[in-house]
Amino acid sequence: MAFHILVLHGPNLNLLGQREPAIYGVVTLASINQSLEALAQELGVTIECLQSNHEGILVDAIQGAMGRAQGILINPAAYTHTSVALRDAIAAVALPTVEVHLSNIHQRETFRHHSYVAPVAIGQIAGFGADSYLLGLRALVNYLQAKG
Ligand code: CA2
Repeated sequence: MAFHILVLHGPNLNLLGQREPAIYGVVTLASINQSLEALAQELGVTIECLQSNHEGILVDAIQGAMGRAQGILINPAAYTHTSVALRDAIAAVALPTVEVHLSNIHQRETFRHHSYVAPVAIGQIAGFGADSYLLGLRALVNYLQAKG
């Protein structure tokens, strides 16, 4: 079976490449999604990408992945550090989830060190810019293939 992966981008990531390049780089979200599409083809999986600034829309997307996707790749952005709702949704659907961050959240302000999502994710990749997403997709597909 060809795996289908839901890719979620949290709040403000639509601004990527347009604001704060020193922290988040110059790559746009559209270009990250294109790179993910290319890698997905190479790995023989399909992806669908969604960005939202709204917690409930992300929760709906996670619930909607049940029965349609085999895994979730998510950059929860600021909701990483605040959202019990996202964590509960990920735990509820029980789909293997990889958490990614552009920046190394553990090197930044203390409030960014804690992730509500990390305990319900199979792993976290942070600090590699746009490559965090590509590494995350590879890790998730490897995990799904090993699981069978
Ligand atoms: O490093 C990451 O990927 C983050 O998830 C990005 C979040 C931040 O709250 C997390 O602590 C770490 C912020 C995303 C905001 O993205 C922007 C992009 C360009 C300009 C302004 C914000």
